[in-house]
Amino acid sequence: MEQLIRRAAEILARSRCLVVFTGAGISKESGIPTFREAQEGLWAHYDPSELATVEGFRRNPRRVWEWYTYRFGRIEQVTPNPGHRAIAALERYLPRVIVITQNIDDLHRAAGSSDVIELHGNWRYYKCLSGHTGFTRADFADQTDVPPRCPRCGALLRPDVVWFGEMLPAEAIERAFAESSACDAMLVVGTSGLVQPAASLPLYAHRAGRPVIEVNPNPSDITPLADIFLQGPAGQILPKVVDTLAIIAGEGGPPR
Ligand code: BV8
Repeated sequence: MEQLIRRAAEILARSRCLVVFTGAGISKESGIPTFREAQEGLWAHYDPSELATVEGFRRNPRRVWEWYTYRFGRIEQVTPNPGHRAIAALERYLPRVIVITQNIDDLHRAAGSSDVIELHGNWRYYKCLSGHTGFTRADFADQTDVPPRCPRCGALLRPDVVWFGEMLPAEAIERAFAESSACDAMLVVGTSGLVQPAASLPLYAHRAGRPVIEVNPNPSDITPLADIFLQGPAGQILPKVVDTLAIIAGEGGPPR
């Protein structure tokens, strides 16, 4: 593993522009369950189509709202873990680090990453079924309805996250594809690689002939196209990669 970490750090050290693509696994060591892991996975006991779709919300708005209230309550309690902090620390050694995340927990920014593309939204924001956006919890704190209603039009409020069957924010996904095709390397952390179109991003880097490095305790749908597979938890692996990168950078680093 040490040799693989060294090889990975040398690839990063040569990168003028690094894309870091993350999924729920990067936040696991902060205490946020992933989606698919059997026991405590968020969807282990639920059908995502019942909870993370407009149809599921319209069918049972209270249940969906309460599921998100439970999830957001957990997110509110947690802090970035050594994996998030290692990704933020990459910016000390590399000219450009772009984080593209499927997560809605905002932990990359909390850890200090300065360029974060959120493909599936952010837990702090809400919108209504009529399309009014930009609300936060403070905007409906005085309401007792579950779900609360839009302060502007009275329609039901919902989390401003991307549900299944919904388009991703155009600017976010367009920039994500462009950066994935143009980067010098891609570091993929903590994703099963099952949800599209996000899961195609590593393929864009691979097809552009760029090295793909994956960090995951388990093989994923991305692993077959990874040039280096660092098998283990992000909170343990990534700090070692960054420490090695720091040594290489201190040695003047390989030619860029
Ligand atoms: C779209 C936000 C165009 C909400 C999420 C039929 C009809 C409509 C669409 C489709 C369809 N069939 C397929 C689709 C496309 C669909 C899709 O991909 N479905 C899948 C299930 C097959 N996609 C969509 O609908 C997307 N929109 O396509 O629009 C369109 C429009 C209309 C009609 C057709 C097409 C929208 C998808 C976005 C859904 N929203 N999240 C919320 O959070 O509540 S998805 C959600 O699940 C996450 O954001 C993430 O993207 C995904 C979970 O994936 P991961 O992050 O990878 O998490 P997972 O648990 O799976 O894996 C965790 C990994 O971590 C594991 O590998 C594990 O080993 C690893 N790990 C564990 N511990 C650690 C670790 N790694 C490192 N360290 C550790 N310690």
